[in-house]
Amino acid sequence: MPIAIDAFELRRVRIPLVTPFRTSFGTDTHRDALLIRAFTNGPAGWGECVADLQPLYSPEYVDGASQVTERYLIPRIFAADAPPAAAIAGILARVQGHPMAKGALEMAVLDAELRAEGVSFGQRLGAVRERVDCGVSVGIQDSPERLIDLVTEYLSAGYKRIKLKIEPGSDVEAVRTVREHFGDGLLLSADANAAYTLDDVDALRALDPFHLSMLEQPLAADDIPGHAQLATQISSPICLDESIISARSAAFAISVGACKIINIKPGRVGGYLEAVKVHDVCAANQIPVWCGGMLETGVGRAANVALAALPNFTLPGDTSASERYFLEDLTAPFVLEAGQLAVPTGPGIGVEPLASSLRAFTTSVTLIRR
Ligand code: OSB
Ligand code: MG
Repeated sequence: MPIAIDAFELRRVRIPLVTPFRTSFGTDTHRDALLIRAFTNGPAGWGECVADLQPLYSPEYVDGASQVTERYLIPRIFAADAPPAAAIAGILARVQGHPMAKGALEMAVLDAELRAEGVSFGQRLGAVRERVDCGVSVGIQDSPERLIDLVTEYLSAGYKRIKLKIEPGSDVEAVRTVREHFGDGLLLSADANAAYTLDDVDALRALDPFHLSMLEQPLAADDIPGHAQLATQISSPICLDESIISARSAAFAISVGACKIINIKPGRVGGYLEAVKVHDVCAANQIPVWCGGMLETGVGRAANVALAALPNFTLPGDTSASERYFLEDLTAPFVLEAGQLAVPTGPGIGVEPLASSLRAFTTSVTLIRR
């Protein structure tokens, strides 16, 4: 049964992070998210846009995502007659780029649709697990002592994989520190966020002795051929993040040998339905995947955990517990149990933001009526 969308609410929230998150492209102290609510003739649905405050991880940024959503995306959805969630990507395809904005709108419509049907995100996407293995992404630290302390804390919390953010000049020492201190049994990876070039092969090869489970996105997003070349020069398996923007780009990257693993972020590929297609392409090619993270609130996390329950998500994801990010999340906290998070089972994303948290963290609300 098609659902009619009456209005979209664009809500900006700003939530302090428990600890600053430093990557090769910058330091975040807050999560500035755009939440989208789809009001329909049935239940309302929630979406979370993962665009960051600044266009440093990708060209999108939250003010831009909000503007393109209001000015160009929502009018196209209103012009369509009661579009199902499965039609949203097609309706928005003429607008170039902005996958995170598009993905958030699709998520809101999908959540409304699934709540109306009484079906969970996991059921709709094809989840085969009730709980998912979780890793944690560790920002660049100022000292080896602080790094060891933080990793110790995360391992005692139960995380099954440690991912270290690296950048030129802050790479091999951090990896060595953690590998030597915690031993060979630790599942350890590194994420460069595109901070290297093929001129840095020596620095990347210096990571080889530490048998990383993967090296994530060493080169520029558009340098899939460069990753294929690098793969012949280093022993760390390459995982792509920024380079994978669609199922098509995943198929291409795999076909040229640019990666052995793919990190799937729904926002980066334009939504959860495209994310499932990326998953399927990877599964057909025996390329394992894991669910990336963008410091989501509980709203985005709920959907990520559902996605991570699909069969080819065989590696622990960046789906960490609420307390790794926030003192207070927007939803009831996601709590790690034996290194796993439970896949929500209720209709839609299966969680609801708490009125008190929304009140505390909302910085603006705009209602756009049909
Ligand atoms: O490259 O995976 C990334 C956060 C923001 C932008 C890019 C990335 C990340 C993370 C954090 O690594 C993952 C998380 O815990 O949400
Ligand atoms: Mg990454």
